[in-house]
Amino acid sequence: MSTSNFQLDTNEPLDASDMRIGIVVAEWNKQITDKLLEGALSELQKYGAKEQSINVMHVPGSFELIYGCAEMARSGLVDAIIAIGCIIKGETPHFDYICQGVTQELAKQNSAGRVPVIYGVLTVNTLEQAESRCGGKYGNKGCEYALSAIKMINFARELKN
Ligand code: DLZ
Repeated sequence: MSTSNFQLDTNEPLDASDMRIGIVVAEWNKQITDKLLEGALSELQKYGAKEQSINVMHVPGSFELIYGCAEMARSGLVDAIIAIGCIIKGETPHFDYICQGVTQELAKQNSAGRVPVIYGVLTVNTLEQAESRCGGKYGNKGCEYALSAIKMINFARELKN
């Protein structure tokens, strides 16, 4: 699966066969988040990640990604976490509060430095914009999230070596 407008370098050799990846997926806008998850899983498999080393857990909405990712990081069972959600603008300011809350809290988890958290949250104005990013004209962003997770695990490992 590829993503059009792909911005990541895929020339470096990447091997995810010994990587433990956690994926936290929001159920809100499930028709979108399921496809992003599919994209992420297929990309992880492409780089050799083992099925038993990928831990997928669901939370109700994107706001719960904060707790889900924090707990997954605390478990010590994963080397990186991909947070997958889709927030679609509605009629009220709710959209802004959820987007800001999730973004800031996931950013804080990254700076806490326990494990890298990949921001796989689509923040869009319409369902169509979301569809075009989970297998439509802009490809499947889930692939980018997976590749980012692999690259960040390598980053952490390089620092330790
Ligand atoms: C309530 C809500 C609304 C209106 N919209 C979305 C959305 O577009 N995407 C999403 O992931 N979640 C949404 N939610 C649910 C909140 O994230 C959260 O689950 C609830 O406010 C309960 O904490």
